[in-house]
Amino acid sequence: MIQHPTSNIQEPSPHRSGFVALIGRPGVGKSTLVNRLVGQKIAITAAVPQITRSRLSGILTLPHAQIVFVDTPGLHRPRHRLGEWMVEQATRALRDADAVLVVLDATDGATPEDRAVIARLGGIRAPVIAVLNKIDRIPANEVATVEATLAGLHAFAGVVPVSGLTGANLDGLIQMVTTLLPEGPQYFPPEMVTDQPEQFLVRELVREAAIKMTREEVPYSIAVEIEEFGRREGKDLIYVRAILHVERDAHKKMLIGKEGRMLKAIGRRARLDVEALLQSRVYLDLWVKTSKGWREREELIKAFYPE
Ligand SMILES: Nc1nc2c(ncn2[C@@H]2O[C@H](COP(=O)(O)OP(=O)(O)OP(=O)(O)O)[C@@H](O)[C@H]2O)c(=O)[nH]1
Ligand SMILES: [Mg+2]
Repeated sequence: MIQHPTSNIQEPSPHRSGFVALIGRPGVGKSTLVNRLVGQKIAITAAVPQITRSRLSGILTLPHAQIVFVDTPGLHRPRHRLGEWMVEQATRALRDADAVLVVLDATDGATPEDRAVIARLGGIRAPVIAVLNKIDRIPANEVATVEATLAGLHAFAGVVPVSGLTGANLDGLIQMVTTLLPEGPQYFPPEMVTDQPEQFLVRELVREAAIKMTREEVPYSIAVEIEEFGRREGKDLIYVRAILHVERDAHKKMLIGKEGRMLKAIGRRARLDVEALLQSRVYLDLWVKTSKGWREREELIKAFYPE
């Protein structure tokens, strides 16, 4: 029997896993990043800020690591109960994380709101990476300037410039995150990309379509509830009846539109996304209802966003 000298034996690298919270002010591109990192659309995104309302996970399984990215609502100064609830969601994800990504928009540099986010990292023991997003929008020398400013603001484990839109340097980010995670098992089966229930994703896709077709206050006024969700006997068809709740009658009128045209257009747009998600034909039956001031009402927030 041949004896190998111990110095030549290669230790297999340990399997690593953990929860990685993405936090940052609204609109910096957290949800876009999560979708791109896991290679599938899980989180809805929009050109207007404060769109993500609850925590949601995007799971990336690699040969030697499993990273559970946790998207969160943007940290902001809340103006209603829903806003407070959203900030609580982000704060909880931050507290439970094995590593944290603080996301910033490189085009804006480090704004006072970003600095307020960084100030919350004081008591966090998990390593924190500053992620400078949207670098596709500015020249490299400007990116370098913001990087230098950031490095002075906190003891970051690293500052990584990326683009969630083009995917630039996401490999580098994944590599850095992996080295920071503790040794641990595969928590989820490798084919799983999110632990959100299917119906949550459907609700969000309907909300995204409605957000993209409306303006001003209306996008923020919408919450989607599913009343019925079922396969029609003997047919390759899933029937979904959803209610779009809005805060005011005026919003309801806008969402329905003249002769129901707006709601029809929202339905057409959402149906394509929902069919792609469910891999089936879908009949989307949309209704609009005024739930007066629901963003201030605890019981309705809980009903629309059950935990
Ligand atoms: N040019 C460019 N745009 C980006 C990039 N990442 C995100 N965006 C855009 O920025 C806007 C906001 O993106 P989201 O991913 O919704 O931002 P968020 O941080 O999740 O926002 P909240 O959920 O509201 O906190 C969208 O219009 C995105 O398309 C990027 O890398 N480059
Ligand atoms: Mg988001």
